[in-house]
Amino acid sequence: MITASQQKENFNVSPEVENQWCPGCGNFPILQTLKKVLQDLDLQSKDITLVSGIGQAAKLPQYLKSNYFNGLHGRALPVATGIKAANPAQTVIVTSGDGDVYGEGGNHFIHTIRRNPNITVIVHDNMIYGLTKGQAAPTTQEGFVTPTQPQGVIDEPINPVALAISLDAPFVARANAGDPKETQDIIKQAIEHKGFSLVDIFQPCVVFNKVNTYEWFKEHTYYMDEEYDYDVSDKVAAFAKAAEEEKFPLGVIYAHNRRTVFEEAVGVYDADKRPLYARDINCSVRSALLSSQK
Ligand SMILES: Cc1ncc(C[n+]2csc(CCOP(=O)(O)OP(=O)(O)O)c2C)c(N)n1
Ligand code: SF4
Ligand SMILES: [Mg+2]
Repeated sequence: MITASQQKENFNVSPEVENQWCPGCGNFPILQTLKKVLQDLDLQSKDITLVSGIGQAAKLPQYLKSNYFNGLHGRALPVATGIKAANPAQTVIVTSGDGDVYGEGGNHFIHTIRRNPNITVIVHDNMIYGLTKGQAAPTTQEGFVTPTQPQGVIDEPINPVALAISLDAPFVARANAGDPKETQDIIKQAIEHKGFSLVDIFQPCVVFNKVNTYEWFKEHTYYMDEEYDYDVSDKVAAFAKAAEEEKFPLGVIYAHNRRTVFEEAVGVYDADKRPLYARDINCSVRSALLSSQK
């Protein structure tokens, strides 16, 4: 007889797939943590679609057995929205870099939160462009010296957590790749929460970011659960928390259930509950619509 634990998948890919990350990279603990969460939730690879753009972080879907879409730089979020709308039963997770999601994909970040599909967005925030060898990302701190900013970065970094809260994302959290146990708990909550869920994970790039190291993130963060009197659904309080930047708060910073998700709001499932992918394409409806506009 097969027991429940034997049926759990390990999500390992074939040993022939060569991992391209540098030894010690903060992407490794994120990969292991995500596998553990998926096991914990009793999911199977066929139930999950991972979506990413381009970058070191964006390679993660190649290292975890699942359905996946590795697309153009910055374009993960609209693809993930479409997949979720066409197949709402899938657990759709974007897992990509700070440059990919907040820089090249920054516009999609804003408008996907407004749209609110039920997806989880995990951002490997190493405060740098790792794959292209160390240029500044939107979260790179002011003064940081890079090969293309030898005088130091002059732009103000964005605060993705504050931005997501300002747009009323239903779930906003921050984690530290150096703390796998806590990160596991946070990602699990994000996947379980209905609506757009952001987990910004501090992820040391041990090659191109010698400032924001494992030790630096440890020293410059603290866990929210050390605070007792905090209402996680209070937008103003959450925004104030997100604005703290001397020591960054870790944990669930904002969570609420006040918004309808895109797949339900868009109306395609009101009369017909079959997922879009399973329906016949009715070209006559489209032709009639086009003809009516001539
Ligand atoms: C449209 C476009 N612009 C720029 C690039 C070059 N490029 C590839 S990856 C990357 C940076 C990725 O940074 P990030 O998302 O932070 O990922 P990391 O490598 O740090 O994990 C850039 C600029 C590209 N491939 N396509
Ligand atoms: S360059 Fe940085 S982010 Fe990329 S694999 Fe190496 S350590 Fe990781
Ligand atoms: Mg990066």
